[in-house]
Amino acid sequence: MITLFSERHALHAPAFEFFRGERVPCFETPARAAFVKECLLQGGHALREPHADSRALLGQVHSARYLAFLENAWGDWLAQDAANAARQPFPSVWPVRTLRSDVEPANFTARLGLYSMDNGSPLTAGTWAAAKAGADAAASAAALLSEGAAAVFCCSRPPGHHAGADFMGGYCFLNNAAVAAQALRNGGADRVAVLDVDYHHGNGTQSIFYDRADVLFVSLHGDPRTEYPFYLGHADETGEGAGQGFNVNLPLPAGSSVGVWFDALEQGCLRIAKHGAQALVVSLGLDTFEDDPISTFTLRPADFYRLGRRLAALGLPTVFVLEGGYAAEALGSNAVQVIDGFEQGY
Ligand code: Q9C
Ligand code: ZN
Repeated sequence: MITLFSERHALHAPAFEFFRGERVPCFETPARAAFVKECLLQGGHALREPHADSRALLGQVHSARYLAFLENAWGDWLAQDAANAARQPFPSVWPVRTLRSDVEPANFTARLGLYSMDNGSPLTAGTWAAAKAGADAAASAAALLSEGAAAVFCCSRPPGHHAGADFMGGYCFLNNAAVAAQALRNGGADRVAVLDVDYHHGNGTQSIFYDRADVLFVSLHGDPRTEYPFYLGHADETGEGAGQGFNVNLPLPAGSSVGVWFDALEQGCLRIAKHGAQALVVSLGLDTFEDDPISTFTLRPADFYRLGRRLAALGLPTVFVLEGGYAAEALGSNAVQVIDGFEQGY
């Protein structure tokens, strides 16, 4: 399997996030991608640099004003106060129901809130560059598939599946899976499927494709009644307009067993086969791991191998994009389990 990696991921290295009102070390760290890179190299996978520029695709997936905000955010933050160089901006105000989100405020923090779904996604000087490198990897992976590659794994961070058309959240800024899916559509695949196996519901990806029949979105995840992102990911969200029937959520109770998880995976795979998808994008979150510090499923390394095998059995050209997974030391070996299982099953 072709694997894509850019060192630019490390440009996004926030110092802390908030948990129960206190500053805690970030869960989403540069070490995550470093561990994956290490295991890929040990497994004999040659790493390639992303070669495509995702700029035009980003314009198809995200709103122009959100992209402009994100690209200029650090500069605007510094322009407000030079001492901000040593600070992380966080939103503190949001346009919830009854408030207007159509008028972009001039105030930086007000704009940050407009474009954020939580206060858990710290922005840094290198956030845009790192996220853009991840989107470039997704675009490159799709291009490689369109040229005939069977499968590509994008070892990138920060993750993307919580980022919607015009907002960041859940450690995500640019929606890499959506970029890959849109690139595959542009490249001639009439029907694409996105399968999201991250522990958390891929609210951003769902919302981007919610009214479309050409991109099927299937997600298995912790039930949003108790798990992040809380406000989306229920089973009755089935799509709207032309997209009616092309959104499939399989929420599972926190603490669900491995058997229950694979039953849901089977349901999702059958739906993807029925879609007649010509290409597959996998939002590969590995926070379903038994030792993940913020999640409650109990998958083990052998289960990740089984996941890879099941995905290969779909027989589709496949882009894998790395999403969550916060047991950093195990992240690399778990990712390689999926890749090995996929290659064994293909
Ligand atoms: N104290 C992804 O897996 N809240 N995002 C965590 C932990 C947000 C996870 C709070 C979790 C977001 C891509
Ligand atoms: Zn996650």
